[in-house]
Amino acid sequence: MNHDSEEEIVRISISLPKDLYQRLDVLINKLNYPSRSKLIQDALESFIIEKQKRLDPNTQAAGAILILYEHEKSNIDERLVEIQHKYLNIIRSTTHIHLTHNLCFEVIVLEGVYQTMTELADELGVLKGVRTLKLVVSRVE
Ligand code: NI
Repeated sequence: MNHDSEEEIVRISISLPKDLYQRLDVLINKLNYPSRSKLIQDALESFIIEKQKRLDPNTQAAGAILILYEHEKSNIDERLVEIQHKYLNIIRSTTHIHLTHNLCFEVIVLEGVYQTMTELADELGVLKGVRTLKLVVSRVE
């Protein structure tokens, strides 16, 4: 008999926006999750895998960063522009759509070294106001 289930457990306390919390609960019911903790553990596991899944950093790639964000939060428009100006060497174009009064969607089209793309995505992803950010990449042979 193995003892995998005897993994050491730590308890943490986290703060969530009410809306996220409610959507989490809907998902827990929909997917029949045994507990909220189990769903959060799985979500964190996927997040960590996604963040660590690195192609060879020097891979030549074409890609895009898709960002959905709330433009009224903490000068985010300005920060987005400033950061993009640091990555001139890989940004080919940027398309901005004003979705609603408060929501914007931006697509940044990229060509260059994969590692630089992940650096840009990581830098943008932590800005306050970003709801979702995805980096999509294709290898260029
Ligand atoms: Ni906008």
